[in-house]
Amino acid sequence: MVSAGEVKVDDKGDRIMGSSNKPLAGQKGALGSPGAGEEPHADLSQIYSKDLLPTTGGERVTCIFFQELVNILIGYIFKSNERSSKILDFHHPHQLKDSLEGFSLDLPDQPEPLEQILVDCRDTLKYGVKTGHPRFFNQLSSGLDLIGLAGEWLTSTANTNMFTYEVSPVFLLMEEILLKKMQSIVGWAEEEGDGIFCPGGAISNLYSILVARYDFYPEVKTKGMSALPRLALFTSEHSHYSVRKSAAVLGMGSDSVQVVPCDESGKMIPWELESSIIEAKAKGLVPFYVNATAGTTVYGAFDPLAAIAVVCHQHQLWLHVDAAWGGGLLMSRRHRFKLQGIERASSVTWNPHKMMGAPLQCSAILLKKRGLLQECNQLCADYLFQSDKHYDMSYDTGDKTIQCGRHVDAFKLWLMWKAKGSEGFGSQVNKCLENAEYLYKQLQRRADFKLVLESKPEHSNVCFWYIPPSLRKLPPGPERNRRLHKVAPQIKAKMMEEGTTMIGYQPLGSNVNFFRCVFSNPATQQEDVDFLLEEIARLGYNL
Ligand code: ABU
Repeated sequence: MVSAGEVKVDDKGDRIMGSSNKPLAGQKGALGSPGAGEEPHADLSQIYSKDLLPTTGGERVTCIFFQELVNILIGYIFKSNERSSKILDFHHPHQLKDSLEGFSLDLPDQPEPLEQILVDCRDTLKYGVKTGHPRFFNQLSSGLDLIGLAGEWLTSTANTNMFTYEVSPVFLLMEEILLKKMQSIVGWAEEEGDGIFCPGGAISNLYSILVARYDFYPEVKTKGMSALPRLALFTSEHSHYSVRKSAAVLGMGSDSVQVVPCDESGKMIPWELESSIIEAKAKGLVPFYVNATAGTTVYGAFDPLAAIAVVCHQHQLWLHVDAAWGGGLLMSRRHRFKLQGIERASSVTWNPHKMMGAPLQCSAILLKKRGLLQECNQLCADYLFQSDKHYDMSYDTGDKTIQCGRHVDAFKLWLMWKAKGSEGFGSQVNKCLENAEYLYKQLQRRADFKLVLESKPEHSNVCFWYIPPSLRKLPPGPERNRRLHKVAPQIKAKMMEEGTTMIGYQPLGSNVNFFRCVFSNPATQQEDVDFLLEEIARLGYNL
């Protein structure tokens, strides 16, 4: 517990405005007190959540509390954009659980004052990871779009549920507009297209399999898998693990997923797909679904969608395109050709929370055939989806989903689209791919790094090894690989301890641990790319 007056968040750089105690301009009248010229009392050490609205007269405390909170958030945003500030202040789980520097995660029986609640908010951000920092390269989703953030805040303020038009009239119409826009960008005709925003790309992929299976075997909805033959799904060895997970969740079993080989750059080989389909049929399996990836997670590879669509057409299979990561490139005139053929897909996963920078989470499953999603999932619960409502009930889209309650993920994207226009998203994507090309060129000319793929990146993924001096003279072979495998994790551990930058690593196939740098934050500049390489070289030099 902190004492009165300790919530001076500016002493840690988290305040950026003048007095914490001033109400927002123009609000004195509304608050009723204090009187003209007086400043409100802002000692929150004896004030509790029960003093906020809806308590009668709670306007003033509510205003002060939120001003303080906004100051903390703005301070955090400023810091996230300062290159010299740390990305993280790393602590092990046991340290954080051990009431580090007075930051207690334990839940009290008695209420704590608002002063403490604000300190908790500040500390939560302090010990977290600044994913909006220009030197955060760890994840496919990064950056902090401020319009998106405003949208997320408004969404939580509205605190409504996306299942019916009666409780989400505006948000549901915005979702419809967004889905139509995205479908037209994919290249589907005006009379085609359906979809829903759902919780992440893995769930979007799950929807694609669920709906594809229903399209072929509608009886599955009532009779289950026992009414169906042994099905087979196809996806590449570099695709996302959610395809196998979905097959397991949907009762087909992960073994029903046939893994199709890729070329050296991580693209599915269409003739290998065809061979796998023929082989599966020969074993008595019934192929029905192919997942092609537009932007694989590690290499950023684009499967040859047009050629895969031909194979799917010949064998009458559902083609899904997992463009969770690569879908953003559709916004760029310069790069959208990489997804040529996507218009032939029966379904598409597209995550605006990745390349388009929408705050987490924001993922869409798009379906070409209208009505299928509703037929597949609809159960008509009478207490929500009454059939005798006085408005157009096609906007009660909740019964299209496998959830009941659904978060509003559409508004922040709608607001961002208003603020940037389609062109703005295109420029953002172009900039991220320019950064990737810059990194690629730097790596090509440096002797202390080695690219995993020699070819120019198609997406913003750039994969590479750092080779410390101790390994540079070792001949290629198992001993060098054994030692090289340990380099990236050791550098990453030091990097997290120092908190200066963050990048991911993984092994893949026969390649031992290597770094994967991804760009999705438009705040990142070439100087940050230079910094990353110098930092890796500094941390890894003596390994
Ligand atoms: N498929 C979720 C994204 C994982 C990543 O950021 O690498």
